[in-house]
Amino acid sequence: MNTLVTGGSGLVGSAIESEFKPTKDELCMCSLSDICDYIEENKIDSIIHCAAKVGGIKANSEGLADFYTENIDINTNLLESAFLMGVDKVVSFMSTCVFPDDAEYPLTPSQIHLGEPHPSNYGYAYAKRMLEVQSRAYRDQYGRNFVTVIPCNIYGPNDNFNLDSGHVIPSLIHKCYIAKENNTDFEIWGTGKAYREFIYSKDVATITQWVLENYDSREPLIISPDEEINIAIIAQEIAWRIGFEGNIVYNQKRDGQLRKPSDNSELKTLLPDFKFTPIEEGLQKTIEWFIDNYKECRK
Ligand code: GFB
Repeated sequence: MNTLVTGGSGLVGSAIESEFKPTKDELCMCSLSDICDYIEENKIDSIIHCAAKVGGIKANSEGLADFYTENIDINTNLLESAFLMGVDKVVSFMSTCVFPDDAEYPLTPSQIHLGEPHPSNYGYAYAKRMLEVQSRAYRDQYGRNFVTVIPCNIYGPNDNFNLDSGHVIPSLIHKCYIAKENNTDFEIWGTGKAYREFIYSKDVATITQWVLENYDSREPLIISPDEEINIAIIAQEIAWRIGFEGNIVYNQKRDGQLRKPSDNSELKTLLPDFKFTPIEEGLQKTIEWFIDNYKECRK
């Protein structure tokens, strides 16, 4: 298959094997005609759509309009060009933040549109919900096999380690590294009481490759491991692995959603033997990658 991977140099895109992974400079998702030309020139027959404006809780809560508008534009251009150029299979990424803030646990695909997302990221969440609607509409009107997946919080190499806009794991790795270097406190946002499900980027890449080749349902597929982990535990695990022995302090601000436990039973039915990378192993690999690539990584 000539599979185009959009966002090919990002956290998930960089973990997916394909010869068609143009960088943002090579192919901007802001131009419908450029995407159509790329698909035609490279005889693209399938797409894994990872490109998006993403960020952690602070970037989202301070960029609600930007996260909505940019992602709506990116997704509309990509799906319309795939339709116009006759691409039958597109796999697009949502996130477990799409679910209503007061949804019943565990989170299930049938609840996606049943209420407001969490106030900290409704811009991004609604744009990602519309990916489900857009994909379903191309399927119903034109019979296109556009599918969507809903991963939990992803981490791994090639992430954004920026202290302000990054997600929790890359930001805490960077913060802890600096705190150790400077012998200062290791500051954690919030109370440490929030829980998250974390999945290693390579696992998402492997599962997505399987979805591309085997999953043709209109139902979004949740991609998450079984366990939720508390943010305080993650902070202690990172501190231990980096060898930080100073103070871990919580700034009591910005916990966001306290939990997002998702129902991965469909995934486990489809891939019963899939072994998720244990968080300890994934953290160790991500920390080593960060230290090895400190100079050039996004931070
Ligand atoms: O990863 P994160 O920014 O995303 O935050 P969300 C997860 C939890 O980690 C929150 C806490 O409870 C944060 O308060 N946290 C503690 C930190 N210290 C830090 C820190 O230094 N940096 C960050 N970033 N968090 C995002 C959504 O929500 O999840 C996105 O806003 C997307 O749209 C993403 O869906 C997967 O899990 O809170």
